[in-house]
Amino acid sequence: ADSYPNLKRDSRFKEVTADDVAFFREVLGSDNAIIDGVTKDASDDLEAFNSDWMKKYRGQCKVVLKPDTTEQVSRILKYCNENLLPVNPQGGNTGLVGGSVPVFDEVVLNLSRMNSIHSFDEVSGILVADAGVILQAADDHVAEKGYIFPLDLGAKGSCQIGGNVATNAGGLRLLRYGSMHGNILGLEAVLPDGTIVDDLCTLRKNNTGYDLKQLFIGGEGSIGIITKISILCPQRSPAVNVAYFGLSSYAKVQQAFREAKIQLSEILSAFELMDSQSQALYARASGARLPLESPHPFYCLIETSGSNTDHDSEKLTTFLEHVMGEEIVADGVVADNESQLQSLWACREGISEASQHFGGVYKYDLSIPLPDLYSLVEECRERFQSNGLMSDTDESKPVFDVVGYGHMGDSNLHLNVAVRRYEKEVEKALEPWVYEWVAQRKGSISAEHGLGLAKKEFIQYSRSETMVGLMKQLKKVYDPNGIMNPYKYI
Ligand code: FAD
Ligand code: 2HG
Ligand code: ZN
Repeated sequence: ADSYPNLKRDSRFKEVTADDVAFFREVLGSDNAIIDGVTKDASDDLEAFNSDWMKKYRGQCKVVLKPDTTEQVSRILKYCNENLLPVNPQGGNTGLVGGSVPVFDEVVLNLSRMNSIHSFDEVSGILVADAGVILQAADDHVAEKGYIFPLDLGAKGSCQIGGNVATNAGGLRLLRYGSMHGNILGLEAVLPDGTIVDDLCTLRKNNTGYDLKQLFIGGEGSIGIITKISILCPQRSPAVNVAYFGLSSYAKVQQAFREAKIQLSEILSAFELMDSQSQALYARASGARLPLESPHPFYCLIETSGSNTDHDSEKLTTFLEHVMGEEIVADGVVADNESQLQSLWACREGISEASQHFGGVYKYDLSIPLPDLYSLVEECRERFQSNGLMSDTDESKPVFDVVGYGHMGDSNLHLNVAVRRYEKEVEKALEPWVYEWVAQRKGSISAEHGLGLAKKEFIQYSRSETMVGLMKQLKKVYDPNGIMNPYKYI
């Protein structure tokens, strides 16, 4: 309870007892499927399930359940619902808003043992798989057949496709392949009362009433547990090129994006933005050398994916000649082998981890109209320069860097305030200031990471009272006892 002085444990909820554990054990039928901290001390084993990727949120769950069938999930939820035991669904625990770990003693229901791939149709590209399949494994599976999983993100080695769906994760390829709301064709989910919702449809088109699966996509585990998904995978492009370049201003970044859309059009598969601070921080944290010799205020990473290597390389070269000739881009490099391609991508994907490497980080994941997108980073930096909380050398100051990067192609900024240690004063300087700033520009306070616990108090900056009211009504219909992922955004 000390972790969250402003939150109170809901006294309606029961605490897990030895009898409950005996029931779970009977359902799961295997010692590997349960971590029992109720009848014995298991604090070391529970630690990884109680703390999040940023080590910012910590729960106190005493029992972790790892079912391996939908029927087991159903029996567990029904029991928890009848006995008022709250449940925290958990995938790979890479979420960045505190949604994946308990707040108090919620039962963690972890999907990692539900990790089978059921089918892949090589003609349509439709994959049907368990929610607990690791994203990288799903992509490797379809890659063998010439397809690509339509989502890619830095946490691919540990996040699960069920978690990706539950957060409606965006990632690095959204610009090209669209969101989970479009790519997920069907899913199977279990409601708190144990009802199995079989909507594991494999049809591209299905206009038969409300599209209820959409509520689970991005629902952050608030109405049920996703157990299986069916997803449409696009053809994998044999020709992939990556370019990384330096630019002198944010105005030029916008010009470069416009030119990339005009000239690379159908082969453009990513357009990512990194400021110089984010690249310096990445280099410092990882020890890697940056691709370009001299520093630039901004960097962009462009990826193209197409079917013809020569054609694509020619297009990319013409594009780069044009943007360099017009002095839109100051300097650039194109990867000429797979390992160089990976190291260019690492300069972008590695920022998230680098930002917390020297202590901690305050992360903001925002949709902002493109013309204003970077002003927030500049204003945030000025704010910390003038309030005396930031210094890159003075260890007594909590903040040491403010970095901006993100999915430029989707108007999605990641503002990361890197700190030596977490201090309330820093949070107070940022919140609700960041959210007010974003709301004034009709942006979104959560572009792709969700609300979880981190943004629970701020939903009204992006959603009207009417919409929040409708969400609460839906929550009541699906989860009348409120056992699913309590204390979080809804
Ligand atoms: P978890 O973290 O375990 O859970 C996330 C939420 O979903 C929780 O609320 C949980 O209760 C719920 N949940 C999980 N599984 C289920 C299920 N089966 N049924 C119901 N609810 C469930 N996100 C992006 O959008 N774009 C990025 O580019 C991106 N990059 C990232 C890079 C790094 C290095 C890291 C650490 C994270 C990144 N993320 C990104 C955050 C992103 O949300 C997650 O990585 C991913 O989508 C979460 O999957 P997970 O399996 O780890 O879910
Ligand atoms: C990314 O795009 C992720 O790298 C993480 O969404 C962003 O850590 C962050 O703020
Ligand atoms: Zn992102």
